[in-house]
Amino acid sequence: MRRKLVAPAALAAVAIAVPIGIGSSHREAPDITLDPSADNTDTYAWTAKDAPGALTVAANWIPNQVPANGPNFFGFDDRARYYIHVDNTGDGKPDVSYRYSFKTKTRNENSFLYALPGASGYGDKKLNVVQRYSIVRETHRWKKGKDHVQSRTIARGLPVAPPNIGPKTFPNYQAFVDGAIKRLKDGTKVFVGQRDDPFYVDLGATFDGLNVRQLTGNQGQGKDDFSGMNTHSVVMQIPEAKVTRDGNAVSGPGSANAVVGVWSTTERRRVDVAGASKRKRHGRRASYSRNWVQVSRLGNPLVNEVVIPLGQKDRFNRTTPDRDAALYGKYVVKPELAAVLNALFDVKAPETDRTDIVQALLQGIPDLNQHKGIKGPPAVDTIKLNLGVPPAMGDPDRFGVIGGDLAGFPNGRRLEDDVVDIELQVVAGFLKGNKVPLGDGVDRNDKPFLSSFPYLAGPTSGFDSDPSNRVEPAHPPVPAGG
Ligand SMILES: [Ca+2]
Ligand SMILES: [Ca+2]
Ligand SMILES: [Ca+2]
Repeated sequence: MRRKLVAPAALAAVAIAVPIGIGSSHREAPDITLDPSADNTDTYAWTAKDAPGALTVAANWIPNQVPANGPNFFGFDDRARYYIHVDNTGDGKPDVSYRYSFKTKTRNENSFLYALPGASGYGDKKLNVVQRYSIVRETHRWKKGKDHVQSRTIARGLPVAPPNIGPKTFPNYQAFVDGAIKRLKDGTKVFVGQRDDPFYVDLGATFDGLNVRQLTGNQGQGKDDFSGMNTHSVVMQIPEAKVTRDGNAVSGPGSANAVVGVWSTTERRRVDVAGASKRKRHGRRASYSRNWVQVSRLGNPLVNEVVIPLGQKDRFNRTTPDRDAALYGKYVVKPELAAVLNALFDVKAPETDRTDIVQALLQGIPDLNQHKGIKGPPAVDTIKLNLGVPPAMGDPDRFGVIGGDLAGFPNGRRLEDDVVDIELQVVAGFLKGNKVPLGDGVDRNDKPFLSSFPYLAGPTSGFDSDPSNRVEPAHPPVPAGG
C-alpha cells in the first residue's frame, strides 16, 4: 500500500523514512499497533465558521479502516474509555474532560448479518447491531498535585452512526448520520460514528517533495495514502463558557480566558491478577483514575510519530502532557528529523537548540495561542487554540499560521491544515528564516469536508470500497511540466 520512494536520494533512506509514512498518529507506537480500537489517530480543535461561540473538536480512533470488512465491522470498544480533555490554564493538566463509554447490543444473536437489507433507522429491527454511548463530563480541581474530580453524566443511550456497509443494507445512510447528531441540554452538539479519515499524507512524495515542489498538490502526483479509508470519530461542539477558565464566553483574542489546550486519550481497565505481581496495587498514577490505565494519547499531530524515538513511544502514550518537558523535551530540542532531512537533502535545517519548535508546538506562540497568566509556559503536548481568533473569512490556508492564516495550525488544528507540509517546513527551520518548500505533494483530503456539523466527510461504503484507489497509480507520474 505504501508508495515506492522515487527520489534517487531517498532510496538510501528507506529505513529512516519509515516512521514518517504511517499517519498522524496511526499505529505510531509498538504497543498500540496491537490494540487498534484504542488507537487515537488524529485530534482537531478549531472555531467553526458556523459556530463562532463554540469550541469544535474532532477526535478520531481506529486507523486504516478498509470499508469492506464484513461480517464484523469496525466499532468502538465497549471495554475502553475514550476521552477528550481541555486544559484552560496551560499546565498540561485537564480542567474539563469528556468521557465516552460504549455499549453494543445485538438484537438477533442467531443472525450473522450486521443489518438486514433496507435498515432505515436506529429503532428498525433490521438493524441487528446497535452501539450506543454515554458521556460523563468531568471537572478537575488540582490541589497539591491531587486531582479532585467531579463527574456528571450529560448524555446516555445516544446512537453511534453504524459502519457504512452499502446501499442495499442502508439505502439512506444519511438518515443514520442525521439521527446521530444530538444537541445536549447544556448546548453541546455531538456526533459519534464512522467517517472518512480526514488525514492525508504521501510517504513517497514527502521525501520527493524537493523535486516536485512547484507542483505540490495532488496535481504534483502526491497520493493520499488514506484515501478511501474510514475512521471512527467523536465530534463535539461545546459552548465556550463550558471550557474556559472562568466559565465565561471569550470576548476577543486578547481575553485572559481565550486559550484552551485540547488532547484526547484512551484508557483500559487495569488488570489485577492476585499474587501475580508484587507491584503496589496503586502504583504511580498513569491515568486520571486508579482503576484505569491510559494506553493512548494525542495532542499535536506527528509528535509521537516523528519526534519521540521508538524506545519511548509506548511510554509517551501512557504519560500525561504535564510531564512532557521533563520526559521528552530533549527530543524536541534536538529532533532526529532535522538531521535526517539534512542527510537526505542538505536543507541546512538547524539540528540543535530548536526552541522554535518547542514554542510552536508545545508552549504556544506569544500573543496568539500561548496560555495567559502562567509563568514561562511549560512545554506540554496539547493543541492550543485561541478561541477569540475568528475563523478565516475565505478558504483556510492549508499552511495555517506560517501561511499567514492565524485561524489555523498550530493555533488549533482544522481539518484542512496540511500538518505534514507545515511540520516538515518548521523542522527544516522556517521559523528561523530557513524557508525550504518541503511537502509531500498531497495538499488536501481525497473527499471534500462538509461546511456544517459534523464537518468530516461521510465514510466510503463497503460496497463502494475500491482497492485500486489505495495503491500506486498504474501510470508513472508525469514529470514536471509534462
Ligand atoms: Ca495513535
Ligand atoms: Ca489545567
Ligand atoms: Ca501535504
